[in-house]
Amino acid sequence: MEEIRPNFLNLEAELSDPDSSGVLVLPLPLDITASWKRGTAEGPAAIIAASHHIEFYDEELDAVCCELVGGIATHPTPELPADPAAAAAAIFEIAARLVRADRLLLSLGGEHAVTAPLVRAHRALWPSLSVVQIDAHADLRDSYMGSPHNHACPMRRIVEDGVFLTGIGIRSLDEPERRFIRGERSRLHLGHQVAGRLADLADEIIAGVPPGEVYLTIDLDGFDPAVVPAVGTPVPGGLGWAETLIFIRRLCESRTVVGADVVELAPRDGLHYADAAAARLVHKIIGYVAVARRAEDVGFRV
Ligand SMILES: [Mn+2]
Repeated sequence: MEEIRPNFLNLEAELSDPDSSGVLVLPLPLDITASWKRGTAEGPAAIIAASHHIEFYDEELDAVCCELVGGIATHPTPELPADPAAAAAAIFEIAARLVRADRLLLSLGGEHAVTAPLVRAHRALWPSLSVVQIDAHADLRDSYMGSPHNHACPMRRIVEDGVFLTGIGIRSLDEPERRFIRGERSRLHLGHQVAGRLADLADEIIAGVPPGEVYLTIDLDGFDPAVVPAVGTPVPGGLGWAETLIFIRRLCESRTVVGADVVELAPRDGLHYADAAAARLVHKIIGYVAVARRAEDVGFRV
């Protein structure tokens, strides 16, 4: 496989070998259905660039995460078709080749439409996985702007496939979305219910997540815009940084997180703080999964 330099964290070849690394970062610069500000095509590259300024040592975990997981490889950035349906099919095909039980596939958006095909690819290996979504928007529309593959729709596709969805921080949805989800087993924890209280509510929310494997999707607009100020569709009243990390760590300790994505960064000149937050979030997810899996003694190939 062709080597990408610089990769996530700008790791040397030994710690970024796609054949032996316990984590594979997949850049998916999809940006075709944005409803407001575009720019998520630049998201993956901005996250990777910002990752070069992160310390390998994680002070919270007292660990060097890239060593814990046996390396973090970065997949070459694929060319994605401009048609939403073709793009979804292409992402499914790419991910289906890359999903493996002994490594974590961590995808970088790109718009949130990437998540439906990613979840489908993971379900081939873990048919009963559930999805935990951190997001400002429910993304439960049946179709939007003429396409069922719009970034307003991925969670609808996932729930229709029979997947249990736990949405957190949701504070923008329409009445049909609300009606739809009320008729399903899935749970939405709305922004006004959890923002500022997520650390205290973490165990209660996780108790409602089905036992077993979890795919974690993080739309960066789930955070308060003060935390990640460069997203396509910002909504005030979002989640704080510390409480969200506490939640993700507990989730990784209580369930087996087998796949994840971080999406919807739309980098802006002068707001590189947002890129830094997104890169650090990716690094934190890797660290939490690594520590939790090592504790359970399942998982990475190291
Ligand atoms: Mn979203």
